[in-house]
Amino acid sequence: MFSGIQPTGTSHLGNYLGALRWWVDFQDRYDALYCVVDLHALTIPGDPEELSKATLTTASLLLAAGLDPSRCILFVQSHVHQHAELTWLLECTASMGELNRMTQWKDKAAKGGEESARVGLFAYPVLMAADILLYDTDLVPVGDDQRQHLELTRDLAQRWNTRYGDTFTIPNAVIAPAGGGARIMDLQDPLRKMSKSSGSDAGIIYLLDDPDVIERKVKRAVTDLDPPGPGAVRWDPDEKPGVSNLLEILAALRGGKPEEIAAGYENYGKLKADAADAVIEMLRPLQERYREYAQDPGSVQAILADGASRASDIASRTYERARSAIGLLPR
Ligand code: ATP
Ligand code: LTN
Repeated sequence: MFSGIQPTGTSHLGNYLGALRWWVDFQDRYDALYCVVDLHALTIPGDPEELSKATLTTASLLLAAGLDPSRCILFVQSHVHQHAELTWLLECTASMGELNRMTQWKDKAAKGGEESARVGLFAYPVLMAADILLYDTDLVPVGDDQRQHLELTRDLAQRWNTRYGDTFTIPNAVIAPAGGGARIMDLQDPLRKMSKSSGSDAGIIYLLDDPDVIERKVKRAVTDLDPPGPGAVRWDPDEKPGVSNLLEILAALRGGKPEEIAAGYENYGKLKADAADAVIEMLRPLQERYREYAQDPGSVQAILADGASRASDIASRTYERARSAIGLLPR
């Protein structure tokens, strides 16, 4: 199993519910590798000092969320040089047309203008494919937004295997079902996914937000103008995206289905109060553990160094196989 998270700013509730909590569960069931993908963060403008800080913060948050270096391999993408090297080989397998169809590229390039978008942003999914294929990965737990990138990874691996002989394992995405937290929406704009790069903070619950900040953000979450009463609180992502998002958050944290949880409410105030409480309670121990790691960055760096060394052992074998399959002269 392999998955990655970008160190662009602080991780948020969407990252946790859509990905991290599953990573923690899965580390006992699979040989799992988890990666802070710092090279991916270079695809959009950012400050160099912030990047290294965010890389350490993100790794600390993953540990605080429950990743355990004795049960999984946790490392930083740029520490294993084969990620960049395999990307080049895969870029010579991918086509402009298929990368042009990636909706994340279209969305992100549209924001700042395609003309000035970085080449790395265009090639982003190929680097992601390299991440996955280097580890003979069977399963990739991700949020719903990564579905298309996983399809591309499978296409590239299949094309390569047909062209150059069996080299890569074909991976499968593992995505929570609807209502299971795979797509948490922005609290201020429930038609858009909660995202680190969205611009405004008001609709995003960061994993390190204080309880009073969380309470305020949830209280101000956009809902709709339906009057209170039976049926006002119902799971209906198309007609009632704001309310459905709160139900999804509550369901993901408390267990159960959002439709069933809805039946216990007649007004938005109580739903918001309970959702805020559930988030605060979930984050309390995580934030405590985070503070311990933050006071001892050396211990986190040691964990990452050990992770990189274990990941390199696997990545170097796959990369050598790929080099030889594509005809590069043995060293
Ligand atoms: P950005 O918005 O800057 O692209 P991101 O917030 O999507 O970043 P990533 O680091 O790219 O964060 O994603 C880490 C994991 O979190 C991925 O598996 C991704 O699918 C998942 N994820 C991200 N946003 C959400 C969301 N709103 N709901 C559920 N899962 C999410
Ligand atoms: N693109 C992913 C992050 C990511 C990833 C990966 C996820 C980079 N490499 C490999 C799974 C497997 C995102 O969440 N935006």
